[in-house]
Amino acid sequence: METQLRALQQEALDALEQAADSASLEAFRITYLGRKGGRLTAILRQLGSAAPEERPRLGQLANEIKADLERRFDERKQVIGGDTGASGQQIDLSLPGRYLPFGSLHPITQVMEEICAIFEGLGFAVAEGPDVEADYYNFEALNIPQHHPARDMHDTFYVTDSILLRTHTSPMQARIMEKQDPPLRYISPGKVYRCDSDITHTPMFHQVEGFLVDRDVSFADLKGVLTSFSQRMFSSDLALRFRPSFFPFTEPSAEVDIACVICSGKGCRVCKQTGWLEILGSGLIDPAVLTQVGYDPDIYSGFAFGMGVERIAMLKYGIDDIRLYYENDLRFLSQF
Ligand code: 2NM
Repeated sequence: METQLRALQQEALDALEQAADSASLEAFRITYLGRKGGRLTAILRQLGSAAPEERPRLGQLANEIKADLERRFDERKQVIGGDTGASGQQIDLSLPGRYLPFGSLHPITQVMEEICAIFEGLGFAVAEGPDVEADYYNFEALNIPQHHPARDMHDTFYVTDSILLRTHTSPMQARIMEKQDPPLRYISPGKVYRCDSDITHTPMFHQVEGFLVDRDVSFADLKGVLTSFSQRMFSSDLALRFRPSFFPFTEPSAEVDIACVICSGKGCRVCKQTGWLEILGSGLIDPAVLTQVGYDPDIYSGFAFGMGVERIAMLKYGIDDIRLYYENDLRFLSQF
């Protein structure tokens, strides 16, 4: 039996030498090392018929040969490369997997969602409207009639005489007020379009506009809501100031400045030494707008506001060029 084992060992070593690809290597494994019907297993089965005093020595020898063949088999497998893929290419299944990079939401989408989440927390509902709008909702319903000078400020892309790409998201608010009665609290996020392009303007950008209409709404309500929003967006002890301004759809109107996020109000290049940064426009909804949508301005009043998402995101993340948002450079985008 020992002779048999030694002969099998030699034969197996020769066969292993010959195995040149993973198929013949697998054939070798089945022939010599296979648990069922393998040649080494077959010899071991005969161990019972050997003389009892010989059995331990023969058993040990058989195990040594088996371990030796298995080790050499593994070595050979490493050299040959082992498994092959569908194309017949050799693949090493023991290598760690390659991770596919995960995508992430665009910084503008992230900031827009954050703005919406804050207003939802303050009781506002979210309503999105069409990018291609009727002139009526974009201008007429918001107290900007034909030939009104404010139309020039908007650099509108016209589709036809009466259809355009919305220049702000407030047309959605006119649509809501036209269909529903107060009390109402809504914000409208989305893309807006203006024929304007330079370091601080892109022809498409994002806005979140909002409004609230109820009985007895005052400027104090506007200040409370916009202060809560700004402090949640930037920092809880943030200083704000409300500066008189003009919008055709609000009266009175105010722009909201926050203490410069870079220098905390001391004065720097970003705030042009003023210590303040403008973040949104707002005001009490003009009675002419309320009348236009069918509300009685003697019963109802409201406030409205609007902000540019790109600008808020620039201030929040210290981004100094609006064009970075739309170059799709992964070195920029993957930082968010
Ligand atoms: C702004 C500034 C001030 C505004 C007005 C309305 C509506 F439809 F309710 F009248 N929505 N948004 C508004 C007011 C927007 O953006 C700078």
